Amino acid sequence: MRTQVAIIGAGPSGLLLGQLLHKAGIDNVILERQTGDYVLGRIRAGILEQVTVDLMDEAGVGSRLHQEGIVHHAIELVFSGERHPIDVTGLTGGKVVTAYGQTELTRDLMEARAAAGLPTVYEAQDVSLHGFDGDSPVVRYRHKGEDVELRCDFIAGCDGFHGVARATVKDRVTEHEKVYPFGWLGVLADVPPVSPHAIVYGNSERGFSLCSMRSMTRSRYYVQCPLDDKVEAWSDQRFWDELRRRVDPELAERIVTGPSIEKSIAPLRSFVAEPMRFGRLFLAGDAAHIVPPTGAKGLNLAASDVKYLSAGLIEHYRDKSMAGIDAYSARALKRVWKAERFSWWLTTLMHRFPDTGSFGQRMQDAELDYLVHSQAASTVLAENYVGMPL
Ligand code: RFL
Ligand code: PHB
Repeated sequence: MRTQVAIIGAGPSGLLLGQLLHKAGIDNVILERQTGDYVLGRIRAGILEQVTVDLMDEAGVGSRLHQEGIVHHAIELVFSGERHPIDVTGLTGGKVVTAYGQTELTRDLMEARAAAGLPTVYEAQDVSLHGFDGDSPVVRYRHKGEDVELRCDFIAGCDGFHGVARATVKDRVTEHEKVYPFGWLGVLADVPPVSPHAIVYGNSERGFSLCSMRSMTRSRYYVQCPLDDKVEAWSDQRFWDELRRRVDPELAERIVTGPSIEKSIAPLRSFVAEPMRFGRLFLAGDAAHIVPPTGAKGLNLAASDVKYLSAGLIEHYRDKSMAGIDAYSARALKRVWKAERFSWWLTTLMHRFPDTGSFGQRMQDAELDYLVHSQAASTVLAENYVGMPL
């Protein structure tokens, strides 16, 4: 079997790349370890920057996102028992973010790919990558008990943090990592969101909280929890009680509770692997970098990587130029590090750390107060939240 670009992973990075390349007339095959249903069952991101929305439009899959996505003009910060709005749109000259679940974005991309008859191999086992330092890379895998060889011009490693692509070049990457001493317990429930027009980030003495949403009838909430905490220890009632204790009384009163339809604990990590290109192998999205979810940047960084990578590949096939491909790693990493800094900063500001101490606590209090009372400080937050330009 032969294709122009072999894409490993059918998460948002791989699917978006496949669609953009297809639009430009470039053949691609996606190899995914899991089933499609499994990929759609993972509850993850919810907030899209305009850059990501624009890319969905460019890929021709933006229509449901425009119908069902909920545009947000503000975020809210809760601390010391009070809630403070940050007028993100006003502070950034009209920019917005859109609440639209990663599950829905992935579904739109999967459906468009199936409708165009593009090849996706689900349950591809033992994927291995070869020959990418030369001109003729090969991807080997097992499917339905058969060994298959896929020859290609380029390999895109869009296979997430635990994928095979970065592992294949582990001796050649420099890794930068920070692991945080807590996790997020997330609950999805079919109840109206308490704050349908703004995500609420909370810093309380009991720890961080986040009130988010997927639609006007589906909410997503998180509370900071110890790393060794177990989902089974959290009944729905315990979760709702804890969430209410971490926000201001007025908001707590308005939270509509109901049975959870998903509940999980995610650890928090900052991670960057450099470079993001090895000959004819590229890393994109979570395969190359992880941010703690506090800044809502992970999926958006995956989208910007894909924008740079697709532009480089399209330029190569159209103009026989390697310029965009050669520039890919440096361009992507420049944006990645800015988002890493923002996500680390917001995580540090909003969470209780075991070693915060009384001085650290006063620093958080003073910075939060400055943030909501200084237009300059609020603007810095707003500008980063809507996302840096490409
Ligand atoms: P994914 O989504 O992990 O997809 C990688 C795919 O590769 C497959 N794979 C393999 N396939 C073949 N062979 C192998 N050897 C393979 N190994 C792995 C996997 O099965 C999978 O299908 O990576 P991708 O596409 O780069 O997308 C990244 C995003 O998923 C991620 O950055 C975001 O979800 C992060 N994130 C958020 N990002 C935002 O922009 N805004 C948010 O509001 C936001 N909230 C979040 C988040 C992530 C969270 N968790 C649980 C990590 C909230 C949470 C709680
Ligand atoms: C979410 O809706 O899952 C979400 C929203 C904002 C974040 C992280 C996650 O910062």
